[in-house]
Amino acid sequence: MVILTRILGYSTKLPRKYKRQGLIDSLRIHVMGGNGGSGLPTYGGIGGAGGNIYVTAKEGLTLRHVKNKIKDMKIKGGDGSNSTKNGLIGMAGTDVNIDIPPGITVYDENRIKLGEIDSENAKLMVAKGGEGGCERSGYCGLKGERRTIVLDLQLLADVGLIGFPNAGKSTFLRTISHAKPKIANYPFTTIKPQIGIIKYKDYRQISVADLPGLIEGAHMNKGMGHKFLKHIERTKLLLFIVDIQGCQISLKYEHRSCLETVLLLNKEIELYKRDMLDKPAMIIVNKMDTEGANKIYNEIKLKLNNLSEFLSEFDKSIQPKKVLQFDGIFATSLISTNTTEITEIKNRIRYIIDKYEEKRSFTQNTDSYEDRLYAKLRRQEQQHAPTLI
Ligand SMILES: Nc1nc2c(ncn2[C@@H]2O[C@H](COP(=O)(O)OP(=O)(O)OP(=O)(O)O)[C@@H](O)[C@H]2O)c(=O)[nH]1
Ligand SMILES: [Mg+2]
Repeated sequence: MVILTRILGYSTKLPRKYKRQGLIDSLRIHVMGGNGGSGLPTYGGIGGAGGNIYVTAKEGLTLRHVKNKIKDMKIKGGDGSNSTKNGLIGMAGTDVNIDIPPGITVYDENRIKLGEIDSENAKLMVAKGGEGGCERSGYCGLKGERRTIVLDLQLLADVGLIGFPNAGKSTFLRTISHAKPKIANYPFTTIKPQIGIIKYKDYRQISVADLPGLIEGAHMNKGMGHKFLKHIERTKLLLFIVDIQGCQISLKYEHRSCLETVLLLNKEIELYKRDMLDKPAMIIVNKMDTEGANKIYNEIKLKLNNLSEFLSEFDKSIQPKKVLQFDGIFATSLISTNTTEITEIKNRIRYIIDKYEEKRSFTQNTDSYEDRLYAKLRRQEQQHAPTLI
């Protein structure tokens, strides 16, 4: 069999499962609005407008569904029909709609944001059909708008887990939800994001995204960093998980102590997008069952509570400019599944998220009319022609 496959030129080695089945979190589609029909100069007839292209959010879809559905990744709107003696006003071309999953940011080829599609049925025009020919255009129908759009999926979870590889992020997700992420004693066990749901007794649910571990230089696209940092951009709470013993990813990297890993994670996020540090943050110092853990924790406890005060003790290269202030600090052993501690952590998560939502809705409601108008104008400036419907 092996010989036969070699003779036929096939590789006997199948791609790894995740490569075949992996999550698609970005997709490019070429969209073309339909062309306008031509007008009829003799009778002043107007050609039909070309059809527009829209994207609409539909729950339950993935970008893989979208990819499988669109041939050659090209979509064209219907052309408007020409004006004739029997029909002076040409028929408009048909609009085309692409159903996409919610949680997508749509960009054009120059990375200009066209809009965010977050909730079910949110709709965005991504290519406008050309105008039908009329007197103004010399009765020639105009070409439809053409562009390549990028659909960029950002997971819509409430909480994003951040940590170096092997810190125990997936162990945490398993402990607090029914998700079954892979857990193993080597770095980069998690290679694609996974979401778990914390269910509270009163049926409240909070979603948590487990992401691949970050490494130093993630903001420069080292490791899988950049690709996955975008998934925590829209979370409401950053939950850091660090190993009390610190971390050494490989022999290529130096060993970092627990506090150094906290500062490095802080710095990576700052370098990626500084605004993200304005979100509430919480930290779990994990693996407290390991040797000497209590002693280390007693030494760092005070500093962890007040990182900015002790910043000068660390090497300049790992000092962030904006230092995290944690809204909750827990030292625990996630494998011991101590239910009281886990319940405390879950309650704290809920408390912080509720406070965050409260604050956000308060500031939204108290924004002055001018502020809202200014924000709207700024959004429109970014969006160019397409408009969120
Ligand atoms: N001793 C000890 N080991 C733990 C604890 N929590 C997790 N581990 C172990 O640490 C290893 C890594 O755990 P994971 O949950 O896979 O870590 P991760 O942060 O998801 O790692 P990546 O997916 O590689 O980024 C596994 O062998 C876990 O069993 C803990 O509290 N104590
Ligand atoms: Mg993991």
